Amino acid sequence: MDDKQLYEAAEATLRANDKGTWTPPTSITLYPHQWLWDSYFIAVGQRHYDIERAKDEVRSTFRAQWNNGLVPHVIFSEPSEYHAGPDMWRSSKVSKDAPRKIETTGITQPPVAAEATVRIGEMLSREDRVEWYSEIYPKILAWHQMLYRERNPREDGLVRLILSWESGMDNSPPLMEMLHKYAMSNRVKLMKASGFDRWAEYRRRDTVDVPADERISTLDLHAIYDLIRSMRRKHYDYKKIMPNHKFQVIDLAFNCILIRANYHLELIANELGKELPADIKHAMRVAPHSLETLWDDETGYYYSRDAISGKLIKMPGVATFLPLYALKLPKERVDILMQNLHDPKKFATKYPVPTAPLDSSYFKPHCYWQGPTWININWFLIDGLRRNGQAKEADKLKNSTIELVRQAVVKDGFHEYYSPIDGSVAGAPDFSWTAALIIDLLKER
Ligand code: 2M8
Repeated sequence: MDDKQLYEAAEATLRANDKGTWTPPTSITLYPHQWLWDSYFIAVGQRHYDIERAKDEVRSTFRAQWNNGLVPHVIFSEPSEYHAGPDMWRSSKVSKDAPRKIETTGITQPPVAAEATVRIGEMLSREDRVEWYSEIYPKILAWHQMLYRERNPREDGLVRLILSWESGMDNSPPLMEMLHKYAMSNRVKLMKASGFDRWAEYRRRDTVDVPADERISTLDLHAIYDLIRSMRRKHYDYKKIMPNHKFQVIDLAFNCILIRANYHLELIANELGKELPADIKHAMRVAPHSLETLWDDETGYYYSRDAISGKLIKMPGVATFLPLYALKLPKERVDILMQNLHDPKKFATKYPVPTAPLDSSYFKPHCYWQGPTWININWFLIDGLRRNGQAKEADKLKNSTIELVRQAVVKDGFHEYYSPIDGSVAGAPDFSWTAALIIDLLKER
């Protein structure tokens, strides 16, 4: 399959999944609603063949923005068997901030909106761009301000996540370490002791679509359900949640994406002739220094921080490279990251970049965020490598990413994730962001 055919197949996948103004992550029932960061990646692809449609995709994420600025991680649509659906969250009933007529989750996901908005803006005339930015700017601003107001008690520019799902890298090793350390409720412990989890396994809806060993474990999933219920009981009011919440992480990936998003927000504000408010300016000033506190010289990795104990979670993952996306790093730091990227015992696989290094106790080539290669992460890294003077490495990664998807596409279409070792597919088929970002990478050629 040549580039043109690959592009056409990707566009056809996105168009087939399209619901008019928003796009679900996949064609199958595994994810039947609108997911937040998925939509931003999707818009980045759509802009190449239908710019108005791409704008709608971004707009549609804000149709359910909460009064406090939160942009929810899922907007529920028609009734479905999705395992953590509106009955679990009950947003419109329990939260004073949630919209009344549309059901959503009560958490967010990585803020990729500013990136998608600017990528669309790049393709518009100056006049249209100003109109586009004027429409979206206040919504993104309210979201970022909410993150700093409610999730950054130390005012150091790094925000806390309150559920692993907020990171988007749901079962990545550091998040699972946190879950196991603090959030295994008595109910979950009892499930384990009595063997009831094996029965609960049969009732799982997601593992009908995708093999259980490619997904999160049943006990971990139930620990997440219990965290959701506890937040629901507190009406998703962060002041009530934060003092005793059993999951609080300074997530490396999320914060790198937020740091980058603020630069995009600044660019949008400049184009509109506006000044960023003081809280965002403060966060932009302090966050790069705070990010440095997530670096561990001894092991040569950036890590997430356990915000309950204050300690780094020394469980390496692909997020170690995301500071390249966030910032321009000092050369010595880039060199250490490149050594890790090139190390055949860690990240240098045939189809990089694995989400966990090969020498991690968690590594499994087909298990979700514990090893597989994901196209959205590579897409961030390609951009980050360029920003940090690694143009050749960026091209190399872009080419291997396109080849990874191409070698599987004829038989298997665009998949959710891939084995970094042999390129075999895993997770859901017809995966929207894989198709969208391949379009974007091909257009870059
Ligand atoms: C996965 O997450 C959802 C929960 O949000 C799930 O497993 O049910 C993650 O890969 C997440 O990053 C993604 O946005 C979502 C939909 O593609 O699926």
